[in-house]
Amino acid sequence: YQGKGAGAIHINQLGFRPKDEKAAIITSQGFHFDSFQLVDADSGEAVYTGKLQGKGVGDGKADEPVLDFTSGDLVYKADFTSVDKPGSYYVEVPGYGKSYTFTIGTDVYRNVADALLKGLYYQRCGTALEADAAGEYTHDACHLEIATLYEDQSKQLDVTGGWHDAGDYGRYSSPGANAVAFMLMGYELFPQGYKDMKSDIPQGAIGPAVLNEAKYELDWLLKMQDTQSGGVYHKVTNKGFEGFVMPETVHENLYVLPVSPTATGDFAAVMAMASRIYESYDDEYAKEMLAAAEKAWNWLANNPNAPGFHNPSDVVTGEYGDESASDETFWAAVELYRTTGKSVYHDYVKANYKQQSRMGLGWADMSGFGTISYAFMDEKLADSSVQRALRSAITDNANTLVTQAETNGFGIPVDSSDYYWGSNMGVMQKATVLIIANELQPNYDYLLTAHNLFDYLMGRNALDQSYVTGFGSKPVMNPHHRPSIADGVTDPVPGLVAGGPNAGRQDPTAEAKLPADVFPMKAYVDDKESYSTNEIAIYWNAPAIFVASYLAMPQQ
Ligand code: G3I
Ligand code: 9MR
Ligand code: ZN
Repeated sequence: YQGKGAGAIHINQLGFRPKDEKAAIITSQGFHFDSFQLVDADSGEAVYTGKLQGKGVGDGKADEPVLDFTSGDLVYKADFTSVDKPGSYYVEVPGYGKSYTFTIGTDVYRNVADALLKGLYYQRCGTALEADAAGEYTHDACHLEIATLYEDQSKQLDVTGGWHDAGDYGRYSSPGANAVAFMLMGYELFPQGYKDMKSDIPQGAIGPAVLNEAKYELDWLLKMQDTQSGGVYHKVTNKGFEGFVMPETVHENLYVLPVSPTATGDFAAVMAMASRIYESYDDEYAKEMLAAAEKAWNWLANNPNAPGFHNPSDVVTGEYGDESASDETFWAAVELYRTTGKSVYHDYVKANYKQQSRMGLGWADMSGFGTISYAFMDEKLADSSVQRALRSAITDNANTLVTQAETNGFGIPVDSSDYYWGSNMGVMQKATVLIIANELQPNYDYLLTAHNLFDYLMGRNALDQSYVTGFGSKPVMNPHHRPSIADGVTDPVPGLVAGGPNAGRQDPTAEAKLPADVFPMKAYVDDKESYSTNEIAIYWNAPAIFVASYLAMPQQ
């Protein structure tokens, strides 16, 4: 649409399920409109005419658009929930503009959920991506070299495998554990959300596709443990970032960087969790992971004052610096207790849960995984007052998010301070918390707000941008993702979540292309050089897998 409203009618570019609340958000650009139409894209006929909603429906100012502070835009909401007939549609404000064409249908989110999981398959290191699964995105096996221990360079270690972290080819333990945790948590809470996951990913022996893919990372993580001490190495990377090249062409020395308390805590937690979840598929594997988890726990117990990881002066790859391992340790204690029932772990949880009852689900603060796991633990195993407190931490957080969403023109609980590096991770983490809170205490607003966050990711945002490669009418085309840049294929590798707007403009391209006073929701450039807004990362995909898999389930 070439008119003045081009790009102004924002929609989830995939569409909606029949029973979803359905709406477009329309940027008014100073114009005034009363109504909109929903048009059947096949016949070109308007099937519904609705009144645009502005500043709250009941406050007598329904015709004035709302100022959204994060985008600087005046916005209307165009609600067409009552239309539930499957088909192709677009939203139009006659004389102003139209939205992209989208679908109303029961399966609108199935493909994106599957593709987000497959995005991790494309990140696999140490194996060839073959055409039968990878299509045009093939490459030879990469990073097969034995790595050198940074601290004692006479020693070498086989740490092949795992997923490349992001747009670079480093492999980092905590981010890997975070991504796996989202997948396992999703599977443990909503197995039905993963059972229909169709997958052309090479299958191992382990059940559902999500567990099969997570195992690829778990197998690598097991190699990252120092078998002597039980400590877990922080990462394996070159000393610096490589150019925009395919992974199999990189033959720089790989270094295994020192053990860190955060990597060790995350490892203990995710291994204990995985041990419980994989037990019914492979008892031996479950035992191996549990033994590794307890060994890592012992390292934590023996090294209570170990400092956080810092890059040595000659290494510049991702630092993932984190001075506090208390949240990782808390999460580990919860998972170890839930899996083993041993009182030593429970004692730790009981002594520490008050300081840790937060909802952090990012690589730096993992406390939320502990909170959630304890909240859903078998009531016979749990201390009821601790469980009550941790359940409240979840629902309190969800209540806060719902309230916060009311002040945002896009209906999402996101304010200007949430637009940091990897903001889409925060967007999907909040949706995750809301979905989980709904399991504890069913609440329509929790699910609506979670859905609004997903709608934002899929294009209902001020830039009209779908942040998932290969999905939506205006998908990310130029992610800072080395294979996508170097492979000679026009379209980027599909199913990858871009970091998204970052008001900090933390790379030269973002600085050059975005004004210093850019509104946070617009602080994004679809440029391959913009690593601080347009990189992809496994731990940005993982919460999106959780959310999309939940929304892909058949509606009640
Ligand atoms: O958390 C603070 C927040 O409290 C504050 O308000 C805000 C204001 O700037 O900053 C927030 O911190 C930011 C942090 O990300 C948030 O997670 C930092 O400024 C920002 O520099 C930091 O960026 C990290 C980035 O590496 C640079 O270190 C990203 O989290 C992290 O995802 C990213 O990870 C990189 C790896 O290093 C290398 N591999 C690719 C990967 C993805 O880009
Ligand atoms: O490509 C790197 C990306 O994966 C990291 O997230 C980012 C921040 O650590 O750094 C990127 O590498 C850039 C480097 O920091 C500066 N020179 C240009 C590199 C590639 O664009
Ligand atoms: Zn590799």
